[in-house]
Amino acid sequence: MATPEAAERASELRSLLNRASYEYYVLDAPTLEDAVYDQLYRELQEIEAQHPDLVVSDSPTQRVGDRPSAQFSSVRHNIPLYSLENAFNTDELEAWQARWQRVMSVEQFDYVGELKIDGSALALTYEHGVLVRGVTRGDGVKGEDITPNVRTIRAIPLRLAGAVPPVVEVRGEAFLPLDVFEQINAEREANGEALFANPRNAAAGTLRQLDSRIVAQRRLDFFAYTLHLGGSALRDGTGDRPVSAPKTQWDCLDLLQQMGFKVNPYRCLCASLPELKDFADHWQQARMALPYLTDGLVVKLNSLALQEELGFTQKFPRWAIALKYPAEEAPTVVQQISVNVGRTGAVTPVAELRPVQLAGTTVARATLHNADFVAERDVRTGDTVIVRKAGEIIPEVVRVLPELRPPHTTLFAMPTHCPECGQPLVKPDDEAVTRCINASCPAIVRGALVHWASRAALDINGLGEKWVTQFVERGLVQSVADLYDLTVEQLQSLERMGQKSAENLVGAIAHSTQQPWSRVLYGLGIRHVGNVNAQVLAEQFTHVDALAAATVEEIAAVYGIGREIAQSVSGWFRVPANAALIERLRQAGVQLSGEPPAHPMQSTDLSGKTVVITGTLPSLTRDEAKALIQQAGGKVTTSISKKTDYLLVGDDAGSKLDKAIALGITQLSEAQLLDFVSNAEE
Ligand code: 1X8
Repeated sequence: MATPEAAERASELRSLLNRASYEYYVLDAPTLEDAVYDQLYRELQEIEAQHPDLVVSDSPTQRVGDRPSAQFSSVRHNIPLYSLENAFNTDELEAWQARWQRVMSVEQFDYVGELKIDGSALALTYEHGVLVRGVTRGDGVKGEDITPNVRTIRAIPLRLAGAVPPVVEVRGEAFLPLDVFEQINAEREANGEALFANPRNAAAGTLRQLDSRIVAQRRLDFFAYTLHLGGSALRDGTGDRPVSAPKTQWDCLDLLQQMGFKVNPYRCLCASLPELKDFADHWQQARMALPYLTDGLVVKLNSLALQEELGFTQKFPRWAIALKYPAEEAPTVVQQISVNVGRTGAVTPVAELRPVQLAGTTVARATLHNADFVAERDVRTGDTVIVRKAGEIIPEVVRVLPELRPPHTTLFAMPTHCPECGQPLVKPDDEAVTRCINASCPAIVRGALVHWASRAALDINGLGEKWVTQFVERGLVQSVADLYDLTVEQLQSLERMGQKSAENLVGAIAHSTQQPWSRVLYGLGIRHVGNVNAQVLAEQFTHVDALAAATVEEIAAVYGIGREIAQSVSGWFRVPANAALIERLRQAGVQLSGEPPAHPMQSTDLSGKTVVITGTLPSLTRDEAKALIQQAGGKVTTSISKKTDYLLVGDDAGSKLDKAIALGITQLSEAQLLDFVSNAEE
């Protein structure tokens, strides 16, 4: 038998360690150093080893996982754990509202909107505050008892805090954070094991692992979202004072939090569907920055009395519905694979698709990147493919569904000659990109002109793809210098160009000669010279002749300019056709020298904006990001307020992200920042 001292010390250690674990895993605010935790944990382990009668099920030592079970036993849910009916748009949400209102007419009600976590549902039973059972959803009526696995999830308390009822069932969603998911798949790949398709499958697969020691390593997480008291009144820790039961879903969430559960912080209490729609619209974008996947919103009637009155249909609760986000991935058919020649001559295969609705837009083309990408996935004309659109990114082909491939398809082959100019294409062995290297290729000329006229370059109003294509087709323009020789009469001969538009365009082209040298340098479209590098170079070489005469070493000596960039710049000026272009631009009166203005990139949207940085950025250091923001005219501050315009978000973003979301501040990824400040070459 254990001594009273040992029993007391064990109890003390248990509450200390459980508290530390709660602060770490639920509050995300650690208070105990790892080394201290480990030492206390070992002390408890030793006491328990000496006095096995002191081992209790809510001891933190009981989270590590047990020997494999032969199989899980099947358990019937007291209250069915149904899935939710889906709504895919606001009309369907309104139809749902109309339906429940036909069953029951009430004047006064409100809704709770919560994020729908893309994981695996669990029902947890606590008796006298201690976790006794964890069961999967299963078919909604019966699930599997996976208690040893559930115990390994640190965000699930083994003992409830505060007022506890004799029995309570807590429901919520177990999920794998995205970084853990990626880590697991990386390990599986290294071990030659099959990869999990997505975090949801990985979470479900992990929960059904017979060996809970493996589950313990997988770092599952959990958000609680409902509780059922089964009629039992709440009591405080001493068991004396009954606490009143919650009357609303909103209060349930608060109560769950008080009990020590992790509850998703993003929720709204709304009196009407339009309010809910605002919340949904916000999260459809904002969810991209969350460290876990969500696939919609869960909308519930807030009043538990109304919930009870409405009850269930055969399959679903009547008082809740899932508002699903539009699919980010969809199947469609590749009608043709065409190739596109960009302004750098890069030849990109493009899948021409049967148009499909994706994340609210119609997608008819998707990039296939390069020949290696097509070969790896073996994409062919006629194939059914899955296309994906993630955030702002161009749609891409995720994979082919080989079982739907029609007979007699042929392997895609990259053309050997440029589809635009007919000249042979070039592919260096060490590069994935195939290029056309004919400087007078119409595709390259068009691309160069569109780039020259773009906002961050010479900013020629009204000169876009449409006119550029006609100029090149008619042979009016072969290089950007030719733009400055165009006359109103020439332009008027073009289709749908009136006298006024012709005059305006000629005026805009003439006006562009006033743009500063840094923009001209960017407009030349030299590889690796995006508008940040152009800015830096124009500052150091305030005259084109100085830059043209500089050696690779001299250019590379400029802070922020690497050797590859320097070689590209130096090489460009050594091409006779480029030197001739500079001469013609000089004659046309284009600015080829001058000190750069203070805030050179007024055309980017960061001028005068305040940006806060949080988390680890994929490639930039904090200082680099700060420098870029400042070069683009923005200001970097350290704390979020209503005055903040943007939050630049990296990995492991902390409370700043929560605060930014709460204040509705626009989030920016590193990629978006780079888009803002530079259109650097591929
Ligand atoms: C499923 C989910 C619910 C919630 C969040 N994520 C889910 N996957 C929630 O209520 N916050 S409710 C639910 C269900 O009832 N099937």
